[in-house]
Parts: sequence; structure tokens; C-alpha cells
Amino acid sequence: MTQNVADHLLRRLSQWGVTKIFGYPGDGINGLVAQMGRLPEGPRFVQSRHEEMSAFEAVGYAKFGDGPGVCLATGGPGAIHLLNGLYDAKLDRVPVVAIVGQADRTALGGSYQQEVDLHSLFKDVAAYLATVTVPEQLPNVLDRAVRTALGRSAPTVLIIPGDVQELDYTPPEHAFKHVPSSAPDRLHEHPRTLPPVHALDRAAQVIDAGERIAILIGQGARGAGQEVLDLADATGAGIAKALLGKDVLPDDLPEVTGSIGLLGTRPSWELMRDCDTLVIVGSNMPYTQFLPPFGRRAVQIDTDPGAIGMRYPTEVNLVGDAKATLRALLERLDRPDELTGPRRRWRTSIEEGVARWWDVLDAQARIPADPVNPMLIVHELSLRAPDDAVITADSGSVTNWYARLLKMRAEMRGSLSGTLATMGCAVPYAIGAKFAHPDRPAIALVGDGAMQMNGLMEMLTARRYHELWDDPRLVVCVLHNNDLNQVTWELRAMGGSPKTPFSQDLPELSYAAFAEQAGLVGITVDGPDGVGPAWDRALAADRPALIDVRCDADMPPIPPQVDREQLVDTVKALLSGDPDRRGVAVRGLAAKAREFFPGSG
Ligand SMILES: Cc1ncc(C[n+]2csc(CCOP(=O)(O)OP(=O)(O)O)c2C)c(N)n1
Ligand SMILES: [Mg+2]
Repeated sequence: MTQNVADHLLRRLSQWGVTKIFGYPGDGINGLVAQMGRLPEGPRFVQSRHEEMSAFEAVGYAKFGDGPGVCLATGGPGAIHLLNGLYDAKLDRVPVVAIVGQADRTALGGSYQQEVDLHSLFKDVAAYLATVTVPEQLPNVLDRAVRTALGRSAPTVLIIPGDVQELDYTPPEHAFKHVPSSAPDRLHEHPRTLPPVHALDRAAQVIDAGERIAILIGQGARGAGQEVLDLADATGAGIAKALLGKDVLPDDLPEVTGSIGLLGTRPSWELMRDCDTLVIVGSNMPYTQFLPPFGRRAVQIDTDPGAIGMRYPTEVNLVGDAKATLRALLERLDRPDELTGPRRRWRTSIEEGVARWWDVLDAQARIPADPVNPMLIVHELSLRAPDDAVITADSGSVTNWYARLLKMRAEMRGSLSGTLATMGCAVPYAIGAKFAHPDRPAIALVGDGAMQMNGLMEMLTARRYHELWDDPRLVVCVLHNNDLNQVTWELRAMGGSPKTPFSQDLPELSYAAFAEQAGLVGITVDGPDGVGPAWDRALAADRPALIDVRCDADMPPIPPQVDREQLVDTVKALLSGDPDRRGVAVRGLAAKAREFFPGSG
């Protein structure tokens, strides 16, 4: 029986281990979709409400699972819709393969309906981009698209004109101008690169000379958690985490200071301010002002030679895999049996600071608010999140509460749009997570703006597929403040401007009623006492659930070290007729006070 191009493509993707394709149909991909119908043993189609969601679902799938995430869209509008999700993959370094339709070859270049110059559209975002014009080309470009996505942790795009999908498949020949390919494997995926010995020796000297060592980890340290802990134990270091590295090590370890940066913790801020030596492992966090003042000694470990030494003037740059490089480094360090002297004192001060900080957060979460303090939502979740939970957070004020208050435990996973910081990713990420781990509960923390932008419609996707999941729990928690609150605070703090209601206010909606109407569990919370029971109920539900929490928009996301000028600007905004000034200053000050006097709340 002859095989067509679509059939070959789907079977090859199966050999690559692809079992799900997140997509939305259109006539540019009819050949592929039709073939999926004929090939029940091939990858399954997961239908979203919007191609951007398909791309986010592929990103979520790959972030939490064993990628690549694969998404599929028609040419023209479908392709354009994918773009934000693909940039999210590019910026957070996630392996995603996008397969996109195009006008038939007979019409290409003729301004045919839905014909868009897809090479121009995708050329910046895609680490590899190719159009299949004849069947013989397919194995090479398809395998390269997958290998490049996996090997470079990046999005790649394959464009297949509609008519090509339906051509009979003929393999490349051993001939001029034909390109072969080799069978799928995952060997290239995690190359264990090691820096040269002289660089490791120098790095070990720098670390050995340090008395107050700080470690910063990012997502590049994933899989090297034990080695990071060994380094911290050997040297008395504290460990701060960039946002995407939040789940690399749990938050219940005494030397882990938690998140860093504007959304970070005070112990992380102090760790960086007071250290004499910095070791960065797999982090590309751009906010230099949250790293130590220039002039401290520093070592960086990263797999990417193009992304090293550019966030801090580091003395030794180790290009290599985090785990292997840390092991090689540990072998070279002076490792006394126990910590003594300045290193002991440093470690003790870090541990005391961390313990105090958790008390501060506890008190901050209990500050009364109108009606619910948003910090309480994440605080209560930390007490209840199942050990195997996969937690996603959207971009908005909730990012602050996720970064600071969510207490990661050993097996938990978490992620967000760390670098693009796009709104509207948390619900589709959680759906992607459910397909990567159908046996684990997923929890999405989402602002009402992000919910109106993307999340609401994807609840229908969750409803549609939840019966396929062994554990049907997908809990979406909406921070209902009728405001684009994070930006409202940025306007106040950075721009010195009062809230501009015409741009910031959101239309009212009952998210819980929407969920119920969609056949899911909907829970409304309008007071602090309802928060804990709502989590309990949602986490015990037999289907996806939505918790709609009315929360206070006046709770400022105060950065760990409030810049004096930012504070002054905030106060100015409050005094200049801000319609929400009621309560803001009081609660802001109360929150700040509790950082210094945790016992007072
Ligand atoms: C696609 C996109 N558009 C705009 C922004 C800018 N932005 C960042 S956070 C935010 C407000 C989010 O509001 P909401 O989801 O209601 O969360 P809240 O901050 O109110 O908790 C906006 C507009 C963005 N990050 N992404
Ligand atoms: Mg909001």
C-alpha cells in the first residue's frame, strides 16, 4: 500500500515518542488531520480553542514532561496565532516543534487566500525552519526539526504546503541532491559537556578562597539539585533561585533563600548583598541589580557559551553541564569535615534569615484585606498542595505570590512564562502538564485579566479531555480583583502615576458560574475563611475545578528592598487622586512593617 507524506510524518513523530499534537484545524493542514483520523495508533490530536493555546500547551507539555511539545496549525491566521507561544518557548528555552500548513504549491507566491510569508513570520523565532516541497525531503527536515528542538531546547518550525501532505511518500535516494536521515534517538539530548581542567581548577580556587558564598540556580541546574546542595554544604553557602529554577530545589531546606529579584525574598536579597563570592548555576536572570555589587569574585556554570558571563562580571566561566561540572568542581574543593569560623557564621546567619522570613510571610498572608488577601490564597495552597502537584502561574500580581509564598516540596513541579512573561499561559500550561503527567494534579494560579484573555475558553478544553486523565484534578484559581493589578502597581511605583481606570479596570464576571456552566466545579470565595476549604474541595473534585476568589487589589507587591524613590513615587500617586487609594497606604505599610517585626502581626 502506498504511504502518503502525512502518514510518514505521523509515524516518524511516533518513533520520536510523540503521542500528542496540540492543534487547531484549518484547510492548510487537512491532509495531516485526515491522516490522524486514519491512523489510530499515531499521535492524538488535542484540540484547543485558539492556536496560541495549542502552542502554550506544547510548551507546558515540554516544560513538565519529556518533550518535545508538538503543535499544529493551519497557514495564515493559524500560524500567526502560534507565534506568542513559540516565542515563549524560545525565551524560556523549551523544545517545541510547530508543524504549519501553507497554500498549495500551485498557488504559492500568488497572494492566494491565507497565504502569508511564513518564512518571514517564523524566521526570528525558529531555531530551525524549513518548508517541505517534495516528499524525499521530509525525513531529513522533520528529523532535524525534532533534533534541533531537543538538542538546543528551542522551537523549530516545519511548513508543509497542503498538497504536499497528500503526495505519495517516496524516500530520499542515494543520489545527487538528495539528503538522507538517521533513525530517531535521544542521545544528543543531554550531552555531558565538561569545562577544561584548568578552568575547573581556577574556579575551585575562587570558591576555596570565599568565606561568604552565595549560589544562584536557574532552570539550567535541573537534575543537579544534589550537587548544588553538596556545594552548599561543603562551603556554607546559601542558595537563591531564579524564577524558572524555583522547583529545582525545595523551599523547605534551611539554606534555600527562595526566589530572587523584584519578586524575590529578603533572604535572597541579603545573600547577594553580603556575600563575597557568587556561583551562578544555569541561570540567566537579567536583573543585575539583584546580584552582588560588582567586584565580588564570581564563577558561572552554563551549557551555553553564548549566555555566560553576561549578567555579572564573572572571573571564571565554566561552559558545561551543571551536574557533571559541579561534580568535577566538588572533587577539587578543599572540603573540611565540618564548617567552622566565618563560613559557619555565614551559614547560620542565612538559616536564621530564612526561618525569620517564613514567619514574615506567614504574618503577611494573614493581614486582613478587603475581602481576601491574595497572599493568603498561595499560603493556604502551600499547606495543601499534593506532593506530586504541578503548579503553573500566570503573569500578573500572582507571579509575586507564586515566587514568594509558594513553598515547593521535593517532588512538586512549577513553572511560568519566565522570560517573555506573557499573560494567559497558566491554564494552557496546566493542560499541557496534564497530558505530560495524567496521573498528577495540576494547579493554575491566574489573574482575572489573564483569565479573560485566554484562560476562560481553555476551561472547555479541560472539560473535554479530563476523562482521559488518570487523575482528573486540574484546579484553576482566579485572583478576582477586577484590575490589571500588576501593571496598576507598576504605573504607581515606576511611573508615579495614579491608577488609570480606563486602561486598568476589568469587566465583572463570575468565573465560578462560568465553570459551572461549562460542566466543571465552580467555587466562589468572598472571605478569608473560605480560602482553605475551597482548596480542599477543589483538590477533592472528580473533575477540573475553578476557585473564584474575590481579592483585594490594594495589596502591594513590595519588592524585597523597596527602593526609596519607588516608595516616594507610590506615595505621590496616592496623594494625586488615585481612585483606589483607600487602604493602599495602610496595607502597604502593614506589609512592610511585618517584614521587620514578624511578631507584630
Ligand atoms: C500578553 C500580555 N499583555 C500584556 C502584558 C502586561 N501585563 C503584565 S501583568 C498584567 C496584568 C495582569 O492582570 P491580571 O491577570 O488581572 O492579574 P493581576 O495583576 O490583576 O493579579 C499586564 C497587563 C503581558 N505581560 N502580557
Ligand atoms: Mg486582576
